[in-house]
Amino acid sequence: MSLKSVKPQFPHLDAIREPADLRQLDKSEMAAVAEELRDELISIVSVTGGHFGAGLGVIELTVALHYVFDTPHDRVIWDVGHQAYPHKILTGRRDRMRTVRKGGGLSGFTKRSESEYDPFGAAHSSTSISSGLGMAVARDLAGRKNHVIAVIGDGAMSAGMAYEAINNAGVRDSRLLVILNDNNMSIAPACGALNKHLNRMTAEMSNNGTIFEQLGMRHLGPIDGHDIDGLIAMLETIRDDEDGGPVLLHIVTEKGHGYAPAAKSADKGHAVGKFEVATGIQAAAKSSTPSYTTVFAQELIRQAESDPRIVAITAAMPSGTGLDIFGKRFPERMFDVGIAEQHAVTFAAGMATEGYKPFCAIYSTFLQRAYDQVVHDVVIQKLPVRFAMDRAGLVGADGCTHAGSFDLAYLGCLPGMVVMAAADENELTNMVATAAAYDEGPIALRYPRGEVAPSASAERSKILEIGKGRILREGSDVAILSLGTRLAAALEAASLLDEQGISCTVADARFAKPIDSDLVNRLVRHHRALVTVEEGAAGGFGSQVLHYLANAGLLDRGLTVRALTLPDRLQDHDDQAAQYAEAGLDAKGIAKVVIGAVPAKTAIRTRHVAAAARSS
Ligand SMILES: Cc1ncc(C[n+]2csc(CCOP(=O)(O)OP(=O)(O)O)c2C)c(N)n1
Repeated sequence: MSLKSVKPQFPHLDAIREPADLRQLDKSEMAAVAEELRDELISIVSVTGGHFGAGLGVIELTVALHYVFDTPHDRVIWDVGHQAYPHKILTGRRDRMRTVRKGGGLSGFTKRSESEYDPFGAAHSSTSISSGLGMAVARDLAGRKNHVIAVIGDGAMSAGMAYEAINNAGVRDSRLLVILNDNNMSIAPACGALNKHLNRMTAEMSNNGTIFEQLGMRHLGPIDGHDIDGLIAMLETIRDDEDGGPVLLHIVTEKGHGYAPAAKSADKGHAVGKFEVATGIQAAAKSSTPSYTTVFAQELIRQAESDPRIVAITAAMPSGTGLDIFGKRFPERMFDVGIAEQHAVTFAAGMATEGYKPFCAIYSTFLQRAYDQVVHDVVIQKLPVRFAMDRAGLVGADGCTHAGSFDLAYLGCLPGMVVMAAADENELTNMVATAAAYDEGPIALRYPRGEVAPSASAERSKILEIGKGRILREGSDVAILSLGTRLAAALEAASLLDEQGISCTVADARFAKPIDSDLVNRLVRHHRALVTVEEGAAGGFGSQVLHYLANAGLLDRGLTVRALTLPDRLQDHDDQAAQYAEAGLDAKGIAKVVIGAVPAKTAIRTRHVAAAARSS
């Protein structure tokens, strides 16, 4: 569509509650449905923000799939799920679309608990072919006949998992349709040899001798993914074909298609804030405070200016990790390896064996995928790979699939691993400097989504002593030992508690591993209680401290300890502040736990007065 300022009309869409209604319409009406669906998507995302360009690119495909196949009986799996807004609109969720990514609202990804039309939940990429093959094999075992369709982007096709699935599918007879949605984009422009291979196929409009054919899949296309009549005809042919085995249909689309501001932008409107429909202009960011991501990238550039051995690696997230700006400054020393976290880690390990200082910048949640590479290729060989884990902790609108909840637990148990957590802007610079200087083995630093917290100390770019924390505030009753991100909340809690007569020391552990045992000893010796605070699941920092206390005999004669972590349940998307409150990790939540552990002096005094009055 061209830019529209008039309110769009939806005569077709208004009559579609579910795909069954769509299938009542005539094939000739599908182009009109697609146009309305695109207008509706634009209208929705203009007020919600969120993933956009990918959805615009699959409008025709979404309509064609639900028209040709008998969903939800036939299973349609959207890889990543970030392109599924149009699918949600057509599958009974249109009236809730304006709640997407808000607390209590729809998820920004596919989710089994949200709809029977979402047969598989996603958000991390490249799982669709494996899950689809699993469904197809289960269907065959159960003697059922439904179709299974996995839609995967060319970016997601860069991950090893997709090939593991194809390798398996290619030798089975199970009917599975894989639709490769090739828009020549990941979040950044697609990269890698496969991308070149696909581009060649598209240029020649041929599929002779492709890698997919060689691996046992029938390869159809490339075809134009915006030609809805052509798409429907092709999908009907595939649906009605009785031949067994897996089929790969290669469609060529444009990310951001049909909305010029998205299609023309560098990231093709991958993810946007609220915008004005007529112009595509997004609401300006309210604050000038930098994000942790930017501070990380700037400090890494600073370090790299004086150390030519520093290199940076991203798994398809150059802008998300800040490595885009590092890459501009040092194009030869930045490596985007595609959506390939496992490869990124072992690639970094290889560079480390040759004396380079690799910074592997991977979101905490995506590093989960490369766990064995961290253990087997890095930790066991004591290689000095630096892990920069952005989005550590609660992440807001992306929800639990993207929350960096587990890294403290999954890295903290690894021998020889150093794990740091930045509490504020200056601390992050200190930790980047420390990681750059540390060559004895693997080291990780974690920092959260969002704007930096004001710095508690003026020291910047300072190399920290490994395993040493710092004290920010001295008190006498309770010691709050915070790790990283919740420091500001811990300090605020201390002020609240002060008003209630409880005097708190607040320390920032800085290191989840090795923990600062001297500091812990001091805190337990001089306070009535110790409260640990971290933005991570149980099993992380607090567990390290408790383990130390237990084995050092410090629990033997009674010690009041509380460990605050994320709750042992998956927290849904919401804004970050609401998530902290829900987790009990805001100032109020921390103060409440302290009061529960050590009754306020004033409360004690009141009780004494009352008791004295009763006995007199
Ligand atoms: C394991 C993992 N790593 C990184 C991401 C972040 N991510 C979300 S979408 C995306 C790009 C996907 O590209 P593609 O599959 O081509 O879909 P498109 O957006 O182009 O339609 C990336 C890298 C992710 N979701 N999962």
